[in-house]
Amino acid sequence: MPGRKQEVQLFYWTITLPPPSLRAWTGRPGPIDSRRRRRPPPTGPREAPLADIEDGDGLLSIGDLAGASGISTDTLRAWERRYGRPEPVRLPSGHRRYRSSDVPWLRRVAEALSRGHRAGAVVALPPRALDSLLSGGGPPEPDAGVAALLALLRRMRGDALDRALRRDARRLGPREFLLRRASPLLEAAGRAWADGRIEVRHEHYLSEILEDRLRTLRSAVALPAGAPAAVLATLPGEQHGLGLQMAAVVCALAGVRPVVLGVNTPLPDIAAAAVQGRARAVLVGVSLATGGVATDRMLSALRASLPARIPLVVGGAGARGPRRGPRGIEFVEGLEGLERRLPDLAGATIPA
Ligand code: B12
Repeated sequence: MPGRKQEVQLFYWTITLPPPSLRAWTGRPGPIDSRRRRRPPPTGPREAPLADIEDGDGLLSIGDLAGASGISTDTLRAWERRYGRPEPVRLPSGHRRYRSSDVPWLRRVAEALSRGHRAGAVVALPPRALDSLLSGGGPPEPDAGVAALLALLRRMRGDALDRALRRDARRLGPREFLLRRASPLLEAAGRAWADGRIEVRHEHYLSEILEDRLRTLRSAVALPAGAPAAVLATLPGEQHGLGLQMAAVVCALAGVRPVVLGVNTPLPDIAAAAVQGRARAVLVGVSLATGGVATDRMLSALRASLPARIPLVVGGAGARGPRRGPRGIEFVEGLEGLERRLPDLAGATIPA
């Protein structure tokens, strides 16, 4: 979600870094990718009539557009070259600018991509066709309970939202709360953001409230001393941590002690924590925003740095399927997939 410039830079960084050694992934932004400088300049934008610039429509730089839409500047430039959209206007100074009306369109494109459509099939679509694509297939509308929670969020009624979430957690129990409340609510929030029905403040507020709830659920599970441990983290550049918090609750419910390192964790630290804590597994969360080749490279580097006895298990909507992912890494489907895998992981004996 937009609003944090640093996240955009990190996001950009994760998709442009070449595959260096493990030490290079320290969680700090790296140097600008040299491929970027060698690339031929993008084709020039078509000149727009001055009236377009003067009609009160706010104009944005490509960085602003990337921040507001969640689509990296490299991707925006590639789309412009391939599909002619987003189409920039040129200021009298020669600088390229984008219309703020491109933002809701791009958010909808991102939503379509997150539902598995390919860029080639959605970027060039006229607005009506994109609308019907989004209103057709896709995930089902949230049930009434989730819709009510989203309505509270839209009114920034954090106190009432938190009370309702507590009630739901008590009524449903932790597992069903994750599957029937927390996950669908986040999905619904993602759609609402893409449609412009909620803004960054709503989404950040929801993340904070849910994170508190998930931590409370996790710490309420009593684990015996000596319970097997699993290390949970996201890779450098990945800011989506709620999936990890959910996976941590699932671990605790299965009798596995979650050692949560959190988001944006340097690879050497993930590996060291796993060895030091004699972890039965390392669990990594990958969101839709960061899944891809650069993430696969980091996963391979992490795999190579872990002792062979410690499985590396990856989950989250951006995680790849078993056939397409890097070698030696397991992919689990959703929280249920993790649930199925945990008993084996917990039972594994760790040589001293
Ligand atoms: C909350 C949120 C944020 C918050 C995260 C806060 C936090 N503390 O986590 C913040 C503000 C940081 C954020 C930032 C961004 N976000 Co965001 N975000 C979301 C949102 C609304 C929810 C994410 C979430 O937690 N989902 C719930 C998880 C739990 O669901 P899941 O990934 O499907 O995972 C399920 C399972 O696979 C499994 N699972 C998940 N993790 C793990 C881990 C393990 C180990 C295991 C075993 C299982 C498992 O459990 C889940 C339940 O079944 C989503 C919308 C959505 N549909 O998810 C957008 C979304 C992911 N974000 C998006 C974008 C674009 C961004 C930004 C690029 C925006 C920007 N301009 O900066 C940045 C990227 C930052 C970065 N580099 O990581 C897009 C991605 C689209 C795309 N295809 O690229 C989405 C889909 C929104 C949208 N509709 O466009 N975001």
